[in-house]
Amino acid sequence: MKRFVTLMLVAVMVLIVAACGPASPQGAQELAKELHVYNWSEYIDPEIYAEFEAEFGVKVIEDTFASNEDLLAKFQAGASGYDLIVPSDYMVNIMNQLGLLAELNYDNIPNFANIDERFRDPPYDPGNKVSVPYQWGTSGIGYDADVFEEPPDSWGYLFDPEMAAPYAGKISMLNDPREALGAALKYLGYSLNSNDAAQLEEAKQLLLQQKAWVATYDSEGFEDLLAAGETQLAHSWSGDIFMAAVEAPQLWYAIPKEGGVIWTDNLAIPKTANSQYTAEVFINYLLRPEVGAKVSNYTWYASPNEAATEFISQEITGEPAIYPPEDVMDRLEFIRDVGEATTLYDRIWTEIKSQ
Ligand code: SPD
Repeated sequence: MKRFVTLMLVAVMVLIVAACGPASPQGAQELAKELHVYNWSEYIDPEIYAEFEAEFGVKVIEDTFASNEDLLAKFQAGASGYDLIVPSDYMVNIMNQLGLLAELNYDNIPNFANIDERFRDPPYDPGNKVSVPYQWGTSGIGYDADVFEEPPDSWGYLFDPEMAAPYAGKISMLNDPREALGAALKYLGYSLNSNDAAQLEEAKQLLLQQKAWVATYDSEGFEDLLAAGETQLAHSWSGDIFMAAVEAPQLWYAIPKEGGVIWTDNLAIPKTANSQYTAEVFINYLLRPEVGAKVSNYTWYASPNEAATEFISQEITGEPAIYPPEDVMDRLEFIRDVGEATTLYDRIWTEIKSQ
């Protein structure tokens, strides 16, 4: 009888370890020692990497990029060795069409069930075959609230000669072709996915005219320039401004009344990954409710992880510039893959930057 009880106890413990442990459901695959992540800068709490390593024994090594186009260029130049990347919506579409992304094995990502229905099965990746939503946000105008009596909630502050010229030398623009051209197109009343050559030419002229007032094109330090008083208006991504506002409370962010960009950044695995399995285990880890919340509590971006919401600070979930109300959402547009017009966007951007 004593032997039977001991055997039962051992069997129960084996079952518990199998259910909780980091190994795959089949226990057949092994985790790699390292996971190489290619991410946007300041887009994850470094503690998450440390805690993943403590639990799973996998060291995470991160490199960063500044735009979707930089990410794509890196892979088109033959980059290998990255296990996980973070492309935005339209770039998932482009990279997938180019055959650069691996199909995900959802047996290893059961926490995908935590993703809000609204973020599943997106048009840029039907069936979430190659991507899992990570964070979402908007593109608008960061500003120094000590300088403005009213929020500068119009793209006119960046493009209209009368409104922008007073801030000459104190304006920064995102160093990003689709974002900068998108802002100009929105100011002109066009879709930010326009493939009309005449509309794109108008946007180009606007951006060329604006150069006289622009201090810098910057996608990684625009919030620091604003906090340091070197700029007063910054074409921005929402969360970066709110993150910087913790230390510099004069910083704030406005979504332009003409509308702007809404975007979703995603976790995806390149076909050239060293260990797809390890990347999937890490994606599953990021989708835990507490870990998903830890991401947003650090980045100040909104989370597509519904189960994480209760653990996200109410300063974030209750902020309408981070989680915009429906009437504002209606004015926002996703950047889409514009197909052959991409070459035109790239050529115009090169012309603007080189003049
Ligand atoms: N600091 C991280 C910023 C991530 C912004 N990604 C948004 C891209 C939208 N085109």
